[in-house]
Amino acid sequence: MTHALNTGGDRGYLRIATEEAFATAEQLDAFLKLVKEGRADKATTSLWGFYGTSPSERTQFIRDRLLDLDDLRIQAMDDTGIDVAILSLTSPGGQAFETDEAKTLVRNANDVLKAACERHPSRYVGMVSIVPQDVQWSVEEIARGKNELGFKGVMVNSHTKGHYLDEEQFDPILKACADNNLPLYIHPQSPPDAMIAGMVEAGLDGAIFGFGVETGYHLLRILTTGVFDRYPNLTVCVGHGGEAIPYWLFRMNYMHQAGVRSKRYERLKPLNHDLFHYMRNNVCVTTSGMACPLAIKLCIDQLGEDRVMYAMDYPYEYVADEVRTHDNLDISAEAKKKLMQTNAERVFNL
Ligand code: 1DF
Ligand code: MN
Repeated sequence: MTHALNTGGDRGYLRIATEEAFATAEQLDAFLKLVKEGRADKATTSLWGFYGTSPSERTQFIRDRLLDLDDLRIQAMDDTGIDVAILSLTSPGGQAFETDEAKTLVRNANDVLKAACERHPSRYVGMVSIVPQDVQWSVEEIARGKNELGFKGVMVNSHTKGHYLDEEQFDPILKACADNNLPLYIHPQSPPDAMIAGMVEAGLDGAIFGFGVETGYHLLRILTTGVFDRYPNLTVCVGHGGEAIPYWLFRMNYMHQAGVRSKRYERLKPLNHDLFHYMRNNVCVTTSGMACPLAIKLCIDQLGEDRVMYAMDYPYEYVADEVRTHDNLDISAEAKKKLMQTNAERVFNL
């Protein structure tokens, strides 16, 4: 029997989902402890204070599914038609913790993920998580991730305690991604205390809005500070339809050039290329949580059909109809195969 959602590529392409989350019990316990002891920032207090304790059916589903790397997940992939899941430690990874605690926890999580990839070699691919609080450790973990764990990308959950990857102290991390030829996936987390303002009171700090503006801001900083002039071979991935940057790109590009010409800001220096160039040569976006044909087509139009990749965002998103939306997109068969399969194979070097 062939069903529209079956795995196996009988429709002409495999479905590779590129932003799929897992957690370790150690990590979830540590989030709760951080929140209970009043050491968490507002964002983590709101997010994990809720996900860690809420008895609602949805949050229990998410906790159970984050912790499972075997039967539940493989069954969910079979049920929705996902051939391969590219897995990463859930947000904010170790970035909310004190450095030593973070390193233990993230290293263990990377080992847990490697073991899962070995149990399910045809279904899982891993990304290595890092602890930007310790740059040198992260550089070594990136190399271990590639050479010993067999991972295919580097996961970072946006800002680290209010600091951004374009800041000078993080340069060795960007260099390690470029040197190891691993894409850097900047996954959302909620804004730092310095940015979150009234978002929690308004119920807008998490994936509804805070995630997107914070991560879009992070990507924009990477673009405008010339990271890709320093590392022309670096690939940065962001989810959720590019965190709105593809939609804003025309105006951002125009205003960036206007800002450079007017010499209004010391920080806005001339770049080797315009922002469209970097979005079309260094950035890839995924469709996590954005199963919206118009938005996906806008990304493809702005960035080109080689730079948009499918993602489900399991277990936060787990809706079979969203897979079908991708299958039914009104784009060419070639473009669809790139979106669902071959762009991920190229970017993650599968
Ligand atoms: C949510 C969404 C939470 C995503 C996440 O990690 C997350 C959510 C804590 O819906 O609260 O990664 N997401 O990627 O959309
Ligand atoms: Mn996600």
